[in-house]
Amino acid sequence: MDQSLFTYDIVAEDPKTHARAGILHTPHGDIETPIFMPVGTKANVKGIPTETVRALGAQIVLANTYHLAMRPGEDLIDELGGLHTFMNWHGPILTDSGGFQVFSHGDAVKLTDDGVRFIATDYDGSHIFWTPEDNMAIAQKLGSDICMQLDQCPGYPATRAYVERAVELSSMWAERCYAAHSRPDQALFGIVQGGMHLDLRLRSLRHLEECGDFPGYGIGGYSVGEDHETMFESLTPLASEYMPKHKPRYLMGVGNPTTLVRGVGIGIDMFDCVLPTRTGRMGTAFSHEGRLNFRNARFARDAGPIDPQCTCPVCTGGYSRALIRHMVTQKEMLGGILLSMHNIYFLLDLMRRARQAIIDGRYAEFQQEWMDSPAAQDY
Ligand code: PRF
Ligand code: ZN
Repeated sequence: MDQSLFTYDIVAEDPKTHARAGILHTPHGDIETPIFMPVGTKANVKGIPTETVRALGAQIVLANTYHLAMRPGEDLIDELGGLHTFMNWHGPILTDSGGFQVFSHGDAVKLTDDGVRFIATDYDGSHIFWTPEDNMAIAQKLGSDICMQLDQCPGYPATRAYVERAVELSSMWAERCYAAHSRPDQALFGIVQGGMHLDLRLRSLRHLEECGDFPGYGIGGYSVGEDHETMFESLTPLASEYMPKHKPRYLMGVGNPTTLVRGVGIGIDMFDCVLPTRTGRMGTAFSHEGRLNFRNARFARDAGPIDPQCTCPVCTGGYSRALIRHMVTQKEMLGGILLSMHNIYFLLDLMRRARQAIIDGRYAEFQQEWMDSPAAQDY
Protein backbone atom coordinates (compact mmCIF):
# COMPACT_ATOMS: atom_id res chain seq x y z
CA MET A 1 0.00 0.00 0.00
CA ASP A 2 1.14 3.53 -0.75
CA GLN A 3 0.94 5.15 2.71
CA SER A 4 0.79 8.65 1.26
CA LEU A 5 -2.67 7.90 -0.23
CA PHE A 6 -4.22 7.06 3.15
CA THR A 7 -3.06 9.66 5.62
CA TYR A 8 -5.24 10.40 8.63
CA ASP A 9 -5.24 13.95 10.02
CA ILE A 10 -6.73 14.67 13.41
CA VAL A 11 -8.14 18.18 13.12
CA ALA A 12 -9.63 18.64 16.60
CA GLU A 13 -9.70 16.90 19.97
CA ASP A 14 -12.43 17.49 22.50
CA PRO A 15 -11.00 18.78 25.80
CA LYS A 16 -13.23 16.72 28.15
CA THR A 17 -13.80 13.43 26.31
CA HIS A 18 -11.73 11.22 24.02
CA ALA A 19 -13.65 12.39 20.94
CA ARG A 20 -11.66 13.53 17.96
CA ALA A 21 -12.50 14.95 14.54
CA GLY A 22 -10.35 13.86 11.63
CA ILE A 23 -9.96 13.58 7.89
CA LEU A 24 -9.10 10.23 6.32
CA HIS A 25 -7.70 10.65 2.82
CA THR A 26 -8.43 7.91 0.25
CA PRO A 27 -7.87 7.68 -3.51
CA HIS A 28 -11.59 8.33 -4.09
CA GLY A 29 -11.92 11.29 -1.76
CA ASP A 30 -11.67 12.45 1.83
CA ILE A 31 -13.80 11.18 4.70
CA GLU A 32 -14.58 13.51 7.57
CA THR A 33 -14.65 11.58 10.85
CA PRO A 34 -16.48 10.68 13.00
CA ILE A 35 -18.52 9.08 10.25
CA PHE A 36 -21.36 6.64 9.75
CA MET A 37 -20.95 4.43 6.66
CA PRO A 38 -24.15 3.16 4.99
CA VAL A 39 -24.04 -0.54 4.13
CA GLY A 40 -24.30 -1.72 0.54
CA THR A 41 -23.56 -5.41 1.08
CA LYS A 42 -24.44 -6.61 -2.42
CA ALA A 43 -23.17 -3.54 -4.31
CA ASN A 44 -26.17 -1.40 -3.44
CA VAL A 45 -27.56 0.39 -0.41
CA LYS A 46 -30.89 -1.43 -0.32
CA GLY A 47 -33.59 0.61 -2.01
CA ILE A 48 -31.55 3.80 -2.51
CA PRO A 49 -29.95 5.03 -5.77
CA THR A 50 -26.34 6.14 -5.33
CA GLU A 51 -27.10 9.79 -6.25
CA THR A 52 -29.52 9.78 -3.32
CA VAL A 53 -27.01 8.11 -0.98
CA ARG A 54 -24.63 10.93 -1.91
CA ALA A 55 -27.32 13.61 -1.51
CA LEU A 56 -28.10 12.31 1.99
CA GLY A 57 -24.49 13.16 2.87
CA ALA A 58 -22.77 9.77 2.74
CA GLN A 59 -19.02 10.06 2.19
CA ILE A 60 -18.18 6.35 2.05
CA VAL A 61 -20.21 3.15 1.63
CA LEU A 62 -19.55 -0.46 2.54
CA ALA A 63 -19.75 -3.57 0.43
CA ASN A 64 -19.05 -7.19 1.31
CA THR A 65 -16.33 -9.37 -0.18
CA TYR A 66 -18.07 -12.66 0.68
CA HIS A 67 -21.38 -11.72 -0.94
CA LEU A 68 -19.80 -10.17 -4.03
CA ALA A 69 -17.49 -13.16 -4.51
CA MET A 70 -20.59 -15.38 -4.47
CA ARG A 71 -22.60 -13.18 -6.85
CA PRO A 72 -21.72 -11.79 -9.35
CA GLY A 73 -18.08 -12.78 -8.68
CA GLU A 74 -14.95 -10.64 -8.44
CA ASP A 75 -13.83 -11.48 -11.99
CA LEU A 76 -17.02 -10.08 -13.49
CA ILE A 77 -16.72 -6.90 -11.41
CA ASP A 78 -13.04 -6.57 -12.38
CA GLU A 79 -13.91 -7.08 -16.06
CA LEU A 80 -16.46 -4.27 -15.85
CA GLY A 81 -13.94 -1.82 -14.42
CA GLY A 82 -13.92 -2.55 -10.69
CA LEU A 83 -16.31 -2.01 -7.82
CA HIS A 84 -16.63 1.79 -8.05
CA THR A 85 -17.80 1.64 -11.66
CA PHE A 86 -19.91 -1.44 -11.06
CA MET A 87 -21.75 0.16 -8.11
CA ASN A 88 -21.94 3.55 -9.83
CA TRP A 89 -20.49 5.01 -6.60
CA HIS A 90 -17.36 7.02 -7.25
CA GLY A 91 -16.55 7.96 -3.67
CA PRO A 92 -14.64 5.85 -1.15
CA ILE A 93 -15.71 2.22 -0.61
CA LEU A 94 -14.82 -0.11 2.26
CA THR A 95 -15.20 -3.86 1.78
CA ASP A 96 -15.64 -6.14 4.78
CA SER A 97 -13.86 -9.46 4.54
CA GLY A 98 -16.37 -12.16 5.28
CA GLY A 99 -15.19 -12.46 8.88
CA PHE A 100 -18.70 -11.54 10.00
CA GLN A 101 -20.20 -14.27 7.81
CA VAL A 102 -18.02 -16.72 9.77
CA PHE A 103 -20.16 -15.67 12.73
CA SER A 104 -23.55 -15.28 11.04
CA HIS A 105 -23.31 -18.60 9.17
CA GLY A 106 -22.95 -20.52 12.43
CA ASP A 107 -22.81 -24.24 11.70
CA ALA A 108 -22.41 -23.68 7.95
CA VAL A 109 -18.77 -22.70 8.58
CA LYS A 110 -15.74 -24.81 9.40
CA LEU A 111 -12.57 -23.13 10.63
CA THR A 112 -9.02 -24.41 10.34
CA ASP A 113 -5.69 -22.67 10.84
CA ASP A 114 -5.48 -22.35 7.11
CA GLY A 115 -8.80 -20.66 6.47
CA VAL A 116 -12.55 -20.97 6.47
CA ARG A 117 -14.89 -23.32 4.67
CA PHE A 118 -18.29 -21.82 3.94
CA ILE A 119 -21.30 -23.77 2.85
CA ALA A 120 -22.95 -21.10 0.74
CA THR A 121 -26.36 -21.61 2.30
CA ASP A 122 -27.72 -18.29 1.05
CA TYR A 123 -26.66 -19.04 -2.55
CA ASP A 124 -26.32 -22.47 -4.20
CA GLY A 125 -25.13 -24.49 -1.23
CA SER A 126 -21.67 -24.97 -2.75
CA HIS A 127 -18.72 -25.49 -0.44
CA ILE A 128 -15.98 -22.92 -0.77
CA PHE A 129 -12.69 -22.81 1.08
CA TRP A 130 -11.03 -19.46 1.66
CA THR A 131 -7.54 -18.85 2.89
CA PRO A 132 -6.56 -15.34 4.02
CA GLU A 133 -4.66 -15.08 0.71
CA ASP A 134 -7.82 -15.95 -1.26
CA ASN A 135 -9.70 -13.27 0.65
CA MET A 136 -7.06 -10.64 -0.16
CA ALA A 137 -6.97 -11.65 -3.83
CA ILE A 138 -10.73 -11.05 -4.06
CA ALA A 139 -10.60 -7.74 -2.17
CA GLN A 140 -7.77 -6.52 -4.40
CA LYS A 141 -9.67 -7.48 -7.53
CA LEU A 142 -12.77 -5.62 -6.32
CA GLY A 143 -10.61 -2.53 -5.79
CA SER A 144 -12.28 -0.97 -2.75
CA ASP A 145 -10.36 1.88 -1.09
CA ILE A 146 -10.23 0.07 2.23
CA CYS A 147 -10.43 -3.68 2.75
CA MET A 148 -10.57 -5.61 6.01
CA GLN A 149 -8.49 -8.60 7.04
CA LEU A 150 -10.13 -12.03 7.29
CA ASP A 151 -10.99 -12.57 10.97
CA GLN A 152 -13.12 -14.70 13.23
CA CYS A 153 -15.90 -12.94 15.13
CA PRO A 154 -16.99 -15.03 18.14
CA GLY A 155 -20.57 -14.66 19.35
CA TYR A 156 -21.73 -13.91 22.88
CA PRO A 157 -21.75 -15.62 25.25
CA ALA A 158 -18.66 -17.65 24.44
CA THR A 159 -16.14 -19.40 26.65
CA ARG A 160 -12.87 -17.61 27.23
CA ALA A 161 -11.05 -20.49 25.54
CA TYR A 162 -13.19 -20.08 22.42
CA VAL A 163 -12.54 -16.32 22.28
CA GLU A 164 -8.83 -16.91 22.88
CA ARG A 165 -8.75 -19.27 19.91
CA ALA A 166 -10.58 -16.66 17.76
CA VAL A 167 -7.91 -14.10 18.69
CA GLU A 168 -5.17 -16.57 17.80
CA LEU A 169 -6.74 -17.40 14.44
CA SER A 170 -7.48 -13.74 13.65
CA SER A 171 -3.87 -12.82 14.50
CA MET A 172 -2.49 -15.53 12.22
CA TRP A 173 -4.80 -14.44 9.45
CA ALA A 174 -3.85 -10.79 9.95
CA GLU A 175 -0.22 -11.67 9.31
CA ARG A 176 -1.09 -13.62 6.19
CA CYS A 177 -3.44 -10.90 4.88
CA TYR A 178 -0.76 -8.29 5.52
CA ALA A 179 1.84 -10.31 3.60
CA ALA A 180 -0.57 -11.06 0.74
CA HIS A 181 -1.80 -7.50 0.29
CA SER A 182 0.06 -5.45 -2.29
CA ARG A 183 -2.37 -3.15 -4.08
CA PRO A 184 -0.96 0.38 -3.65
CA ASP A 185 -4.29 2.21 -3.98
CA GLN A 186 -6.05 0.09 -1.33
CA ALA A 187 -5.59 0.19 2.45
CA LEU A 188 -5.81 -2.97 4.54
CA PHE A 189 -7.19 -2.56 8.08
CA GLY A 190 -6.48 -5.11 10.83
CA ILE A 191 -9.31 -6.19 13.14
CA VAL A 192 -9.09 -6.36 16.93
CA GLN A 193 -11.03 -9.30 18.42
CA GLY A 194 -11.14 -10.61 21.99
CA GLY A 195 -14.81 -10.63 22.96
CA MET A 196 -15.57 -8.89 26.25
CA HIS A 197 -12.10 -9.64 27.70
CA LEU A 198 -9.90 -6.56 27.82
CA ASP A 199 -6.71 -8.61 28.18
CA LEU A 200 -7.56 -10.62 25.05
CA ARG A 201 -8.42 -7.40 23.20
CA LEU A 202 -5.00 -5.99 24.14
CA ARG A 203 -3.31 -9.21 23.08
CA SER A 204 -5.08 -8.98 19.72
CA LEU A 205 -4.10 -5.33 19.30
CA ARG A 206 -0.47 -6.07 20.20
CA HIS A 207 -0.34 -8.86 17.61
CA LEU A 208 -1.60 -6.45 14.96
CA GLU A 209 0.93 -3.79 15.91
CA GLU A 210 3.73 -6.36 15.77
CA CYS A 211 2.52 -7.67 12.45
CA GLY A 212 3.04 -4.43 10.53
CA ASP A 213 1.98 -0.86 10.01
CA PHE A 214 -1.78 -1.12 9.39
CA PRO A 215 -3.20 2.26 8.32
CA GLY A 216 -6.31 1.72 10.47
CA TYR A 217 -8.00 -0.74 12.81
CA GLY A 218 -11.39 -2.36 12.92
CA ILE A 219 -12.82 -3.34 16.28
CA GLY A 220 -14.87 -6.47 15.62
CA GLY A 221 -16.76 -8.87 17.83
CA TYR A 222 -19.06 -6.40 19.55
CA SER A 223 -22.84 -6.13 19.17
CA VAL A 224 -23.09 -9.90 18.94
CA GLY A 225 -25.71 -10.41 21.67
CA GLU A 226 -24.20 -8.70 24.73
CA ASP A 227 -25.89 -5.77 26.48
CA HIS A 228 -24.55 -2.23 26.08
CA GLU A 229 -22.83 -1.95 29.45
CA THR A 230 -21.02 -5.26 28.89
CA MET A 231 -19.81 -3.92 25.56
CA PHE A 232 -18.59 -0.56 26.90
CA GLU A 233 -16.80 -2.16 29.87
CA SER A 234 -13.96 -3.47 27.68
CA LEU A 235 -14.49 -1.21 24.64
CA THR A 236 -14.00 2.03 26.62
CA PRO A 237 -10.45 1.35 27.85
CA LEU A 238 -9.53 -0.33 24.55
CA ALA A 239 -10.54 2.67 22.44
CA SER A 240 -9.70 5.52 24.76
CA GLU A 241 -6.41 4.29 26.24
CA TYR A 242 -4.84 1.62 24.09
CA MET A 243 -5.64 2.04 20.39
CA PRO A 244 -2.94 4.02 18.56
CA LYS A 245 -3.93 7.64 18.48
CA HIS A 246 -2.99 8.56 14.93
CA LYS A 247 -4.93 5.85 13.13
CA PRO A 248 -8.64 5.59 12.41
CA ARG A 249 -10.66 3.33 14.72
CA TYR A 250 -13.64 1.59 13.18
CA LEU A 251 -16.27 -0.06 15.40
CA MET A 252 -17.72 -2.71 13.10
CA GLY A 253 -21.43 -3.36 12.71
CA VAL A 254 -22.67 -0.93 15.34
CA GLY A 255 -25.25 1.66 14.33
CA ASN A 256 -27.65 2.50 17.04
CA PRO A 257 -27.71 6.26 17.57
CA THR A 258 -26.87 6.21 21.28
CA THR A 259 -23.97 3.81 20.77
CA LEU A 260 -22.65 6.14 18.08
CA VAL A 261 -22.80 9.12 20.43
CA ARG A 262 -21.11 7.19 23.28
CA GLY A 263 -18.65 5.59 20.86
CA VAL A 264 -17.47 8.95 19.56
CA GLY A 265 -16.96 10.04 23.17
CA ILE A 266 -14.47 7.21 23.77
CA GLY A 267 -12.59 7.90 20.55
CA ILE A 268 -14.24 5.81 17.81
CA ASP A 269 -14.01 7.37 14.33
CA MET A 270 -16.00 5.10 12.01
CA PHE A 271 -19.20 3.06 12.25
CA ASP A 272 -21.31 0.95 9.90
CA CYS A 273 -24.55 -0.91 10.36
CA VAL A 274 -27.52 -2.32 8.46
CA LEU A 275 -29.83 -0.96 11.18
CA PRO A 276 -31.06 2.20 9.38
CA THR A 277 -31.96 0.33 6.19
CA ARG A 278 -33.11 -2.92 7.79
CA THR A 279 -35.38 -1.28 10.36
CA GLY A 280 -36.51 1.21 7.69
CA ARG A 281 -37.67 -1.64 5.47
CA MET A 282 -39.53 -3.06 8.46
CA GLY A 283 -41.37 0.22 9.02
CA THR A 284 -39.32 1.81 11.82
CA ALA A 285 -37.82 5.31 11.95
CA PHE A 286 -35.16 6.82 14.21
CA SER A 287 -36.34 10.15 15.54
CA HIS A 288 -35.55 12.74 18.19
CA GLU A 289 -38.47 11.22 20.17
CA GLY A 290 -36.98 7.72 19.96
CA ARG A 291 -37.88 4.94 17.56
CA LEU A 292 -41.20 5.21 15.75
CA ASN A 293 -43.03 2.15 14.43
CA PHE A 294 -45.12 3.12 11.42
CA ARG A 295 -47.37 0.08 11.69
CA ASN A 296 -48.82 1.88 14.71
CA ALA A 297 -52.36 3.25 14.18
CA ARG A 298 -51.47 6.46 16.00
CA PHE A 299 -49.91 7.76 12.76
CA ALA A 300 -53.00 7.10 10.60
CA ARG A 301 -54.16 10.77 10.59
CA ASP A 302 -50.85 12.45 11.36
CA ALA A 303 -50.09 15.05 8.67
CA GLY A 304 -46.67 15.96 10.09
CA PRO A 305 -43.26 14.71 8.93
CA ILE A 306 -41.52 11.59 10.32
CA ASP A 307 -39.43 13.80 12.62
CA PRO A 308 -40.15 17.54 12.83
CA GLN A 309 -36.51 18.21 13.83
CA CYS A 310 -35.10 16.32 10.83
CA THR A 311 -33.90 18.16 7.74
CA CYS A 312 -33.74 15.12 5.43
CA PRO A 313 -35.33 15.20 1.96
CA VAL A 314 -38.22 13.02 3.20
CA CYS A 315 -39.06 15.10 6.28
CA THR A 316 -38.73 18.39 4.38
CA GLY A 317 -40.28 17.02 1.18
CA GLY A 318 -43.95 16.85 2.16
CA TYR A 319 -44.22 13.13 3.01
CA SER A 320 -46.59 12.82 5.96
CA ARG A 321 -46.52 10.27 8.74
CA ALA A 322 -49.98 9.22 7.54
CA LEU A 323 -48.70 8.50 4.03
CA ILE A 324 -45.67 6.60 5.37
CA ARG A 325 -47.92 4.54 7.63
CA HIS A 326 -50.27 3.83 4.73
CA MET A 327 -47.40 2.66 2.52
CA VAL A 328 -45.86 0.53 5.28
CA THR A 329 -49.13 -1.19 6.16
CA GLN A 330 -49.98 -1.75 2.49
CA LYS A 331 -46.46 -3.09 1.85
CA GLU A 332 -45.82 -0.43 -0.77
CA MET A 333 -42.08 -0.45 -1.37
CA LEU A 334 -41.72 3.34 -1.26
CA GLY A 335 -42.53 3.30 2.47
CA GLY A 336 -39.41 1.26 3.27
CA ILE A 337 -37.31 3.31 0.88
CA LEU A 338 -38.30 6.67 2.40
CA LEU A 339 -37.76 5.35 5.92
CA SER A 340 -34.33 3.98 4.91
CA MET A 341 -33.42 7.41 3.47
CA HIS A 342 -34.57 9.20 6.60
CA ASN A 343 -32.74 6.74 8.89
CA ILE A 344 -29.46 7.00 6.98
CA TYR A 345 -29.69 10.78 7.01
CA PHE A 346 -30.44 10.70 10.73
CA LEU A 347 -27.16 8.89 11.50
CA LEU A 348 -25.11 10.93 9.01
CA ASP A 349 -26.49 14.15 10.44
CA LEU A 350 -25.89 12.95 14.01
CA MET A 351 -22.22 12.36 13.14
CA ARG A 352 -21.96 15.74 11.34
CA ARG A 353 -23.29 17.49 14.44
CA ALA A 354 -21.02 15.40 16.68
CA ARG A 355 -18.03 16.43 14.53
CA GLN A 356 -18.97 20.10 14.78
CA ALA A 357 -19.34 19.77 18.56
CA ILE A 358 -15.81 18.29 18.75
CA ILE A 359 -14.43 21.12 16.64
CA ASP A 360 -16.20 23.60 18.93
CA GLY A 361 -14.79 21.84 22.01
CA ARG A 362 -18.23 20.99 23.42
CA TYR A 363 -18.59 17.27 22.78
CA ALA A 364 -19.19 16.45 26.47
CA GLU A 365 -22.20 18.79 26.42
CA PHE A 366 -23.41 17.36 23.11
CA GLN A 367 -23.21 13.82 24.48
CA GLN A 368 -24.99 14.79 27.70
CA GLU A 369 -27.78 16.52 25.79
CA TRP A 370 -28.26 13.40 23.71
CA MET A 371 -28.25 11.10 26.74
CA ASP A 372 -30.88 13.29 28.41
CA SER A 373 -33.10 13.34 25.32
CA PRO A 374 -36.04 10.96 24.70
CA ALA A 375 -34.15 9.58 21.68
CA ALA A 376 -31.46 8.06 23.91
CA GLN A 377 -33.95 6.08 25.95
CA ASP A 378 -34.72 3.24 23.55
CA TYR A 379 -31.46 1.70 22.66
N1 PRF B 1 -15.67 -8.84 11.86
C1 PRF B 1 -15.89 -8.48 10.55
N2 PRF B 1 -16.98 -7.77 10.20
C2 PRF B 1 -17.87 -7.44 11.15
C3 PRF B 1 -17.70 -7.79 12.50
C4 PRF B 1 -16.54 -8.53 12.89
O1 PRF B 1 -16.31 -8.88 14.05
C5 PRF B 1 -18.82 -7.28 13.18
C6 PRF B 1 -19.11 -7.41 14.62
N3 PRF B 1 -20.12 -6.54 15.08
C7 PRF B 1 -19.61 -6.64 12.23
N4 PRF B 1 -19.04 -6.75 11.02
N5 PRF B 1 -15.00 -8.81 9.63
ZN1 ZN C 1 -36.04 12.81 8.05
